[in-house]
Amino acid sequence: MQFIKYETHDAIGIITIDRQEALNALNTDVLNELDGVINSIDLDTIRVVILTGAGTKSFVAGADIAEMCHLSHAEGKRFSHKGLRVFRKLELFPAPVIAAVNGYALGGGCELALSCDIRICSENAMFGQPEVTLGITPGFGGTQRLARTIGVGKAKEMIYTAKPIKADEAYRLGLVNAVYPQAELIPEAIKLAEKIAHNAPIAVRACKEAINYGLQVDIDSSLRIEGNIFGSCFETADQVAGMEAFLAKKKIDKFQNK
Ligand code: DAK
Repeated sequence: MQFIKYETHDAIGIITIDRQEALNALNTDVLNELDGVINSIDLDTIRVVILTGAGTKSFVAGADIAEMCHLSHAEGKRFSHKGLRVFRKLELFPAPVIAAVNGYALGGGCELALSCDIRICSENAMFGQPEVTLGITPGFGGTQRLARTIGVGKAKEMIYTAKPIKADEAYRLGLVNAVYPQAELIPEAIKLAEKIAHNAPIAVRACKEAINYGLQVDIDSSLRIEGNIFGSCFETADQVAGMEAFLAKKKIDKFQNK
């Protein structure tokens, strides 16, 4: 792969978008490679994924404007659908995905971070949806996921004004869970990932599914979803081991993911 690096640290997979000459902007090749790497992650061993950008300046500075500039209606639709499909795949990826936002997260970059389960960022991070300055709307889910994450009023302000916000405001709005000095961002992302990876993977994945699907439906349907997903954890080896360990006043060293 030319623009995506993938490495693993025990049960943690780290995806780095590395196209620094264009501040890691997303062109078709980057999206194809991102799609490929997500497909290739081994869910038997990987329990949490971290997604970040290469360098210290930019997470992803959006979709590639040079590539988009001369798209026809039909090509624009195809490009948008490709991005939407890859981002949705990330959102529905069975294991949790942490966005470690290391700089600019503009347009498609902000939308990419929004497709992840949890966002943390460096102090120099900037989030924004500048699409209306380019004569387009957010096209990779921004109108939907930003409003669902920070509320309709603030999302509309960010999208209509195109004004980026800094890390401290992103934290205040709940767009990111924490802000760290640049050098500490990846170590902190790994620490957070390790904490999650220590817990029973089937249960963690079930929580992700329940939250993702439950939020899209009415409260009664969502509680039925929770009940069914809760039930599905029983008779797993990890449920039995986790409860037996509690009763025996022992700690589980490593859940089996079974
Ligand atoms: N695309 C392509 N190249 C980009 C880029 C981008 N989004 N962002 C930066 N670059 C390139 C610059 O052109 C420059 O290249 P060279 O001139 O060196 O060849 C290089 O990266 C360094 O950028 P700057 O020289 O501009 O660096 P600065 O530090 O001065 O400024 C900046 C950094 C992030 C503030 C600035 O680069 C900037 O404003 N970039 C554009 C940010 C932006 O507007 N992003 C949103 C893109 S729109 C859809 C599907 C998806 C989307 C929309 C519709 N459908 C098809 C329906 C999503 C749209 C977007 O994401």
